[in-house]
Amino acid sequence: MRDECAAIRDEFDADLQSAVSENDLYQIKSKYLGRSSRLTSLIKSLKDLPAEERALTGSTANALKSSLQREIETALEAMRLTRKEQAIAARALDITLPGRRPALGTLHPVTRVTEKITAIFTGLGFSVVDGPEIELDFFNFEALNIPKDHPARDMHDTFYVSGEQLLRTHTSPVQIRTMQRMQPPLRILCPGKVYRCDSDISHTPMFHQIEGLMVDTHVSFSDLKGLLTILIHRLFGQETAIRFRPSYFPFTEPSAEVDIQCVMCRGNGCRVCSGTGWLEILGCGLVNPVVFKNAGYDPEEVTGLAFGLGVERIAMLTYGINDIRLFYENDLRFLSQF
Ligand code: 2NL
Repeated sequence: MRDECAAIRDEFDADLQSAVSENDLYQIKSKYLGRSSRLTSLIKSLKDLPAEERALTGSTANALKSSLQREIETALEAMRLTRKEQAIAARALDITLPGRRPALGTLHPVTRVTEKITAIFTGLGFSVVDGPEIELDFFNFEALNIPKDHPARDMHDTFYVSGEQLLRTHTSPVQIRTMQRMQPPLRILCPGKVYRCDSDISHTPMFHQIEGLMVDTHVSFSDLKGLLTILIHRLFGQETAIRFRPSYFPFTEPSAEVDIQCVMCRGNGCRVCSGTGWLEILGCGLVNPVVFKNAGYDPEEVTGLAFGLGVERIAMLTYGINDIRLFYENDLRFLSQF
């Protein structure tokens, strides 16, 4: 019987040696400790042995049984630990991997140009002012000396919300409102969205405008020329030639349009300037006394200069963009270039 115990022990050791999985260990457990195992039968048959032999063989067999149980549990525990470690290792964070760079946004070209122009004028003592995009006929047309029969008032040129309410067609109403609530002297810049019932290759129903207004006791056309020359030279470079061409607006008198030497061909004539060498970039003038009266200022006391420009147009010339619709398509291949 003691030889039988030694034989079980040897075989068990060999089996345990070759176990590679938890499943192997469960099979070994069943083979050596299960109900039909050799050791279990041996323990059962102890009662048939003579008393003196039974005691000795019994303690050997029981010691073997608890030893096998302990060894299997220890082996199982080791196997479970290994499995856990492997799982942890598989999920481990590799801190040497390069990080994922977040896609950074850029400023829209219309925003960039607006900020550039705003910075130039705030540096010259102007304040930025804004106002409603849904306006009253009075502020958008009447106060600005735009007559009732003017084509700009037509349904085909202006978006009407109701009889008296409309989407502003320029930012001039912001300046009328500012004159109503503030006393001169005044130096203000009014950037913002404006709306016109127009849509084709070079017009969108919404676009951006910046208007400027300066009112004081002796504002002259020279002040206007000086300010706009500074603006143009900072935007397009000191060497850019400028010309003031007589024009007409109901809200200014005299009025002028400002041309710059073509930024594409430097004045030689190209498709962008239609062969003239010049590009029209803004409109301006001295504030019409009628407008001062409508806004509550005394035209005998003050004079003023005003100008207006389209931001998209300046952005197109600055960055060489040939289609205004690119600004509103939100195509990242376009936007990420700025
Ligand atoms: C253009 C022309 C201009 C003004 C806007 C203005 C505003 C007031 C009084 C007088 Cl409150 N004038 N604004 C003056 C001249 C021209 O814009 O072609 N804009 C794109």
